[in-house]
Amino acid sequence: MKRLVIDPVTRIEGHLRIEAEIQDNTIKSAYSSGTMVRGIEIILKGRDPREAWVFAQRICGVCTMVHALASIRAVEDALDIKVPKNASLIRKLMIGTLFVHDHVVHFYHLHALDWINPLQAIKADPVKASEFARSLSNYEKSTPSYFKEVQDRIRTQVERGQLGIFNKGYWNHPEYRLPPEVNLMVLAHYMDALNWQAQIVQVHTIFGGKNPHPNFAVGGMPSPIDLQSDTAINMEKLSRVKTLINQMLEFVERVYVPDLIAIASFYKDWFEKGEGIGNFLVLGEPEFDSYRDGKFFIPPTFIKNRDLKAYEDVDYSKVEEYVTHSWYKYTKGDHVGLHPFEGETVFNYTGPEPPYEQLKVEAKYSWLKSPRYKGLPAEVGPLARMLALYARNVHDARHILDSTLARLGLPIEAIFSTMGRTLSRGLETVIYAHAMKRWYDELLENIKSGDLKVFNSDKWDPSTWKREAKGLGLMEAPRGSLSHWVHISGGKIANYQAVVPTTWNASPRDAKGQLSPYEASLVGHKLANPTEPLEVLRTIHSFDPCLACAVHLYAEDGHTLSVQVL
Ligand code: NFE
Ligand code: MG
Repeated sequence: MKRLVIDPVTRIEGHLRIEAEIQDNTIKSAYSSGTMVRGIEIILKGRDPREAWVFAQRICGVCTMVHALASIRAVEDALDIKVPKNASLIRKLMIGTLFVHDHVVHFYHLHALDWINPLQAIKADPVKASEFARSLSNYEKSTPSYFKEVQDRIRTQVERGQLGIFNKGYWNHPEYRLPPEVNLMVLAHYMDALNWQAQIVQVHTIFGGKNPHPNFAVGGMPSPIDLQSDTAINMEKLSRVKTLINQMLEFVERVYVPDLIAIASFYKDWFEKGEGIGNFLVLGEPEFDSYRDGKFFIPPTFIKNRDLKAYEDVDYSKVEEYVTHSWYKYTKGDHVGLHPFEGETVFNYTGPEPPYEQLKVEAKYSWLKSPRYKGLPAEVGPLARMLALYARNVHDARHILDSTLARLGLPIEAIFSTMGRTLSRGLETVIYAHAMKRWYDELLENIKSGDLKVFNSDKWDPSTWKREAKGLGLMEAPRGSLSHWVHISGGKIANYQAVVPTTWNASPRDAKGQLSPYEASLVGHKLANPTEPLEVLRTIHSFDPCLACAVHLYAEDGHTLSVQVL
């Protein structure tokens, strides 16, 4: 068997290496490895819990606020801090904006080039491209002149031999199957989305001062509401938010989802591969920050072996992380699983010294731990959430999913796949964009009723805290279930564990040798040309990987231990 190595996997966030055993151009086994580490859980120890979110937020700049909010929710849970309604609604509007932003950017700028071939767009007839686009939606920019303008730009780039962002694609790969007009249409929207995404994040700047990494606060939000003020959240700023929400909804419904369905209709075989393990987990998005009232926007749900009828509620005591194949060590030995409240983050790099050809996959091979639920690997993310909503039939999910699959002439089983994952991401974006309109109306109504409160200072003084406190912060992040677990002792953080979506999906094998979703999803893929592993990229990108942002690991004497990038 041959070992295929892809390192780094590009068009993702962070550093991911995939190794796969191939025989007759078919993947027999696969290994997923996170190749860099930061240790933010260690940095947080001993700090004031009220400032933890600022450090935790730096875990990532793509899901730019989720670690801040998960951290804040964990601390609010531990210290029993109630969040004012306005603050919860503002946070929700910021979450909604993040989902729409992150999913659209993923679809066009990180995933679309797995399906569209920009060089083929040169051959398109802009009039036909416009007719095709108009048959899908009434988006105003779908004119022949707009498409021709985009086509002229890419043609000039190609003629000058300066492909820029489209350099080094596998553009002669036989798996690119779209007609030139569809390539041109999606390419035009790729460009369009670049400008659009820069606008809509203004919701974060209005409520949180900046993006990436907007400001938050334990106990509420740091943005005062005062309709008479020029600088606080006033009517002008709220109207701007409303306009931006409408722009988001328009782009999602008239551009993103139609493009997604168009692409899916040409790649129906991708609804038959890339599933993974068939277990799906949603830890839950609370309706009002705390999970303790049992109210959820996305309900906690566990689905085993694809069985949507036998879905289960979630027991948070059944989450554990293993380090059997991760470069960490546990006091009790590396074969046990630890619940995050008992979690340990102690480095133990036993990997090959760079430069090296391949990882020692029978031993430790990743900086990611292996989270498991009830001892089982489980996929988190848009597909898991759509399945949870479908199983429970909330947010009209059954109608949304069934009608979309019917348009494509596909049964519900098709959703358990690479393309199903990509489709689910688009459909949940519609759900979030519509919810934002409701949250906006609720916020306005609450403000108009005279409630301007955004911050609760009752527990600001540490002398009011219990000596020992533990808290869980839940947050459905764009890539899946995020949970932060904090133990506060004597007013300081005694232990802090973040169990992150991409950790669930991209983890290495566990103590029982069970594969993670990334690893399992690749098995059986047939590669048209192993030197251009486009098929692997399609499935891995369908998860929208985000490895923790790049920071080198230093040994005690200060020299860099960064692993080799091939
Ligand atoms: Ni860095 Fe993230 C999301 C989180 S994925 S992008 O979504 O948490 O690991
Ligand atoms: Mg962690």
